[in-house]
Amino acid sequence: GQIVHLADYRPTDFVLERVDLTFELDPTNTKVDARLIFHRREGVDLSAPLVLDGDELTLSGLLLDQNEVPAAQYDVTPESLTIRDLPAESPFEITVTTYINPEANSQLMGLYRTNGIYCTQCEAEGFRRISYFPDRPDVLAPYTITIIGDKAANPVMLSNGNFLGGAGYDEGRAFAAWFDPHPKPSYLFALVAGDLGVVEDTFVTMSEREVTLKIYVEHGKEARAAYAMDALKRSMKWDEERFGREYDLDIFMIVAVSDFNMGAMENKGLNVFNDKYVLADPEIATDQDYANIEAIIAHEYFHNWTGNRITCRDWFQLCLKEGLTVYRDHEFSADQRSRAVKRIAEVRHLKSEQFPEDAGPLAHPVRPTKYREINNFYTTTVYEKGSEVTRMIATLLGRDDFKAGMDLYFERHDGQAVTVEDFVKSFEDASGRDLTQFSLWYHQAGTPLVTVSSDYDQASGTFKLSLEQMIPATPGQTAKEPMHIPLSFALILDNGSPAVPTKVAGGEVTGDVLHLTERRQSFTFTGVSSRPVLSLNRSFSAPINLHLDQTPADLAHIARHDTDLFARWQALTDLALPNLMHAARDARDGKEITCDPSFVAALLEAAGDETLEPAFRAQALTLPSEADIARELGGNNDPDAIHAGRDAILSEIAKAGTKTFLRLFEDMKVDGAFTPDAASAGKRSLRNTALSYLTYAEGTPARAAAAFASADNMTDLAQALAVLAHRFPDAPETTNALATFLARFDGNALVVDKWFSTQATIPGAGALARVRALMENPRFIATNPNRVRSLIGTFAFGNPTGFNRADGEGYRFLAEQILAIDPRNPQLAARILTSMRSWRSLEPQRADHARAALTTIEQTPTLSTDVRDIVERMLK
Ligand code: HT7
Ligand code: ZN
Repeated sequence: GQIVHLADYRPTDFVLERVDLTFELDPTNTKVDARLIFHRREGVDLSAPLVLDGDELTLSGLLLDQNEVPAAQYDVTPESLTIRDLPAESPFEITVTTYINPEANSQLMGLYRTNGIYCTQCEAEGFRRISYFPDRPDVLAPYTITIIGDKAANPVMLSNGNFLGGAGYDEGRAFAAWFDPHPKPSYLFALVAGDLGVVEDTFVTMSEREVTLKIYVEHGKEARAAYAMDALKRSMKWDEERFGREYDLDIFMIVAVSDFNMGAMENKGLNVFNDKYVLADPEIATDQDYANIEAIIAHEYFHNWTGNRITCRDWFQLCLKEGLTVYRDHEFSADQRSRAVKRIAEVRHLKSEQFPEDAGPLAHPVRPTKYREINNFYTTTVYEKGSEVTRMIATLLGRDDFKAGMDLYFERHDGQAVTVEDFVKSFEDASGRDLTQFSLWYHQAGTPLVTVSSDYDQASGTFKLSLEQMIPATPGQTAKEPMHIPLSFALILDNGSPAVPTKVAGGEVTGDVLHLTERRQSFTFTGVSSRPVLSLNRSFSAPINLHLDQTPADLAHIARHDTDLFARWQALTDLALPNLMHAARDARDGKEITCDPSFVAALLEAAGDETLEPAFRAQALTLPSEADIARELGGNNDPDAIHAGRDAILSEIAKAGTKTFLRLFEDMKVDGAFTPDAASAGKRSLRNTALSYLTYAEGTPARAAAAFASADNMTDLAQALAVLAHRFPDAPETTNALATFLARFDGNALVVDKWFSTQATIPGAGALARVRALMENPRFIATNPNRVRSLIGTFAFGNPTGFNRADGEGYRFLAEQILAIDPRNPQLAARILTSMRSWRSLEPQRADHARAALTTIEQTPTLSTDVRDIVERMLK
């Protein structure tokens, strides 16, 4: 694993004009013929060789313009093929033949087999495991694909683009041919073949073209693809209406497979999905599953324009497609559901995943400048912070200029492989705004900390805001420049209405957005008749940490009056955090845990406020997680104390609010047949939150056991099971429920995953033994990424007390598992290992154990580049 630097980028010497691939499928010995037409780029030296990438390949044939290439004219290793003495000007044809073994491909990169289906995953550098090729995103060409395979075993043979035709090929074999006219990089290539069921529909585009839609699933699961199909059609419509983007082939296909390293893949015209993000019906899918399916179907579909039609020049530009596409899928879900509730969920996710990454040893800029293993840069920083950066551009420019910038981007760069600079330039040119300082968001890692103080002067009617920004040091970046931070704000008066200042001095304010651009900056508002309460960073307009010393009374005022629902939720969270931090410290010191009654009152007021939608009230009642509290505490963390403190606060709220929760538990019952719409989901969410509090208040498993017995959908069933397992792990009610659940869903992998993950998250020191026992269960399949993530991943990421045992056994277990997974599937191993990214914030005893476990991994000589890269950065 060499380090790759952005500064070393240069275009290829040869231009790829066309690609023609023929696959003769065989489970263990698939023949791949790649016919590639190139020409030398203008001005390139005659001595320049053509260098193609490979990965674990063996060359078995090489032709130049149909003639065998003499051995002296090329060099080959499993990782590269170098051909010399190529024509000066005219195009030439290289034919490369390789044989690959899909059955033996346990990395799930390149061509592999899953449940008897042939399937590919080429992003980022998987194509080079299929054939020698210029495997980089700035090499774009139209592809013709011929697939030949056993007729009986492969009634379905799919690739990108439009279907050209297919028929019998010879005795026992059939062929299918596909042509994708849209020039694309190799990472968007896909092939799927096997015996699959299909659901079919059509979509009529804005210019009245009829597009065939097909979703392929295992036979017998067709009905479970209905929701995904509906989400796909809504996505296609939305992209036309919101971004003016129309689909561009005759057919759009999705294939669901059960072995997949990530969520899904946006291959041109042929998306491949982890079946977890396709299959749903009320019996097996929770409301969260439905929301995830909707979001990921949309995300991959939206890539057709942001990623495929306009792609990345190099992998440093990953956020160009991922950050932008996440922003687009967030906006889609916000339009389909409740915008405020969606925003709350996004910010919770950002803070619990991206903020720790940005504050730890794996921190990197949204647009990095070097990497050792690109697979390790599909991070929450590139995706979610990348989306936030796009959102800030929209905030800075306003709706019209943002739209003009997007239109210009599509118009200027369609068919190209471009950079973040090209993207930003489109917005600058469309709006006339200089985004030079703003661009630091792409280049400076670390979450900015903004510290704010305010002063109101009654006599002059002025309100003064003083702000200071600090961007923490991150690996490889010590000195940082001040950034352009757009802060949405309101000044809320006593009666709840907003103050409308007559004048503002000290910096730029556009609409309700204050532009913080200096390291230290003061804004003075004139014409403010009484002391206002400041609501800042409304809607989370900037991904920052905010230190704003506000009294509980002011926070309660915001929680009651802000017209921005997100800000109301944020205020409740800000009320909760000091209580939770205090509780953690008291628990550690063995003191009695107390809780500010005004905080509990504000929370219960929101819970009972019928003018607020149930989904919002459920969010309000869901306290910051243990990881959130750990982050706020900042260091020397004891996960057991944090858990105990939070538990005590939950009990306090439960006791004080029993009446409210009883009422909610009754009122929020959803009658009639299950529908996954946001309103019904919100009611279920609030009812199940009430169930959880009532269980704290009542101290017995009876209510949850009854809820489990009467549940008629997976949301309620899984919630009741989680309450039982997490609160009463040893109760007979829990043992029964776990057994009933398994008996009912045994054989349904996605539900069995839930059975594993529910148990993996049972808190306490007993968790590790439970996880080890579950690994002995015959249903634990070590080669299936979803199953490994549901048990080992969920334990490491989602069980703070169980994983962070004071004796370090959790870390030693993880090291052992990483070393076992790595030889099979390095990507999966590396990703699960990032669960230890915040190890330095632990109290010294745990941190020592964590370091020792990481060192054990580091000292293993046979590590993959993926794991080596992560472990070395974590220990640096
Ligand atoms: N663009 C896709 C990324 C992806 C991927 C990357 C590395 C290895 C396997 C992978 N599978 C999918 C997914 C997306 O962001 O849409
Ligand atoms: Zn994506």
